[in-house]
Amino acid sequence: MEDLEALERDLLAAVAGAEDRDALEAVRVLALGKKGEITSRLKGLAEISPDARKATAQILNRLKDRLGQEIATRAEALAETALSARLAAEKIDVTLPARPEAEGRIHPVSHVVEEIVEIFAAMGFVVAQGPDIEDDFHNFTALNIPPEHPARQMHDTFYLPAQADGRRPLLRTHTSPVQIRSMQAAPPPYRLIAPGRTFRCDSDQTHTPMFHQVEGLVIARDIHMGHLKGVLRDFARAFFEIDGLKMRFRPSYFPFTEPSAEVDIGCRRRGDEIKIGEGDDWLEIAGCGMVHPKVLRHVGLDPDEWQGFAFGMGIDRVAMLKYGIPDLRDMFEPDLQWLQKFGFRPYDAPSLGRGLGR
Ligand code: 2NM
Repeated sequence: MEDLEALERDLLAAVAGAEDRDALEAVRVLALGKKGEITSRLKGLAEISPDARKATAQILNRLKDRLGQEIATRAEALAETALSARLAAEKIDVTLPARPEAEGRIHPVSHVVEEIVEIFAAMGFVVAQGPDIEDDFHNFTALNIPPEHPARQMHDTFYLPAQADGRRPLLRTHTSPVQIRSMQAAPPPYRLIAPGRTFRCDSDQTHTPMFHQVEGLVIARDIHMGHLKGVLRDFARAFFEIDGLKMRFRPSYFPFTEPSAEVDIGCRRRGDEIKIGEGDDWLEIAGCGMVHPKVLRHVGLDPDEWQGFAFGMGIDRVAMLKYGIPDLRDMFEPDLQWLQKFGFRPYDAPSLGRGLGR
């Protein structure tokens, strides 16, 4: 009996002292394995006197159970300690900045497109896209610019070589063909904007042969010029981040809208410098109007049932205005120093919630 008490003490101490899984397993084999202390004693029961056998068997079996439990408990504790150690060793601070810092920059035009999309999306507009290479119908005819219309010469169109059927594809001169395709593709109502590249054969201080435009289109049953004015006013105030920004709608002409207007915002000019939202000068930023009934008929809509407005704006120029970029032609040069200076960091994605510009 003395012997068994000492055995129990020793084995329990060995379990408690096992520092890892291997040590614990060694203790288990030593006690409960085929030739273990307890196993061999259980086997040896046959040789002891029947009087002592029952009591010894009870003690040995209790010791066997107890040891099994202690080993299981210890195994769990060791596993937990090991996991804690591993978690501590592998801890990383996710708030640390990335190293090395990204050197790439988002082009100001891309950034401004994202700002514009963000503002119009908040007013329920969706983004529509279309091909850069267009056909005569979508770029001109559907927009009430028939073959002999002077606007065709004014657009300085880039034509591609004629196809087998004699038709000449062209690079879209505005994003309006996207609106035409959108109206052909699904029934009204529409509330969309089409930002994208546009092309005109023109190159000087204030023109590049490739430039960017955003156009908007809203068509429903009861849309009127008041909606047009409200949307463009809210847009301009959000985009330039000036609450009371003054606006003026000046009568104009486009073949695809009637009536048509040019949109000016209030500004002050000092030499070459333009300060938006101050002074009593005006700066033109967009064209707009009520979509011409002929345009609606070209896409199969009844102008007595459906009407609405459209607008168009040059993105490159408003990007330069908002971010103080002095020279248009630098915008499309592959100049990394320029991009470092005027580009945006990838994590500076615009959002209305955080304030657009920063
Ligand atoms: C502008 C000015 C006014 C315009 C019209 C259309 C369409 F497809 F609905 F007829 N899209 N965009 C439009 C109207 C564009 O840009 C200065």
